[in-house]
Amino acid sequence: MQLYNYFRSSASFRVRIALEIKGLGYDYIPVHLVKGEHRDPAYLERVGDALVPTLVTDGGAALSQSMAIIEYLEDTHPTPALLPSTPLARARVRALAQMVACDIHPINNLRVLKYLVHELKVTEDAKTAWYRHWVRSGLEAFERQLQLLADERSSQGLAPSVLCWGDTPTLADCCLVPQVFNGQRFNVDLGGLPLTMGAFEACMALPAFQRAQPSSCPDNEA
Ligand SMILES: N[C@@H](CCC(=O)N[C@@H](CS)C(=O)NCC(=O)O)C(=O)O
Repeated sequence: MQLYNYFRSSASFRVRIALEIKGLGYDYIPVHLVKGEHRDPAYLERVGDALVPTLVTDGGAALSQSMAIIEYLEDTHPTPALLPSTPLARARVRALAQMVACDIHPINNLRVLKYLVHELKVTEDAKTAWYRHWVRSGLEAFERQLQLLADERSSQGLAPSVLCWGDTPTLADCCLVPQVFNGQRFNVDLGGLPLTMGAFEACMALPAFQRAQPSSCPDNEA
């Protein structure tokens, strides 16, 4: 498999985590977003949305959208599983993942921030305030949801979660960790989020997350 991606891209990082957890080897193909390489004709030939990541399967299919890619990996390589076994728990994990991937990330990605500055002429300070507001409020919602899930687990006699859900990494962790990295990069206040940051720290203690992080990437420029 080949992963077209960028070291700082949160959506790419999600897929790298999933690949590492499942122990799947892949060729790392860098696509430099700041240089606009995602808009090169050769890339666009296969990728309609002009975004990273794209996973090219062993069969040659180009898959877009990180969540769809991770679900593909889950379907084709079920163990270790990134989704729990019961329908209710799977819905819980998918909901957490979507809080990040659908509610926080889309309004804070590169092209949205560039549009704010270049087309709507907002100042850099206003752009940063936008970013910090939506990431912080999104993570506060995530924290409330983790608390509700902790209460539910406790009432059912289940052990408290170490990660977002349970004690093995799930799709929710694949989404949370890159979002926290991104928030840290832009100095978002991450205080007062004990369950969220506890899950983040527990993930980062795992080798798969270490191997997938931006500083481990071959195109890392930091
Ligand atoms: N929903 C997409 C989001 C992909 C996305 O927004 N990727 C960003 C990097 S994290 C990108 O390619 N940005 C380029 C741009 O905004 O121009 C996914 O989950 O894969």
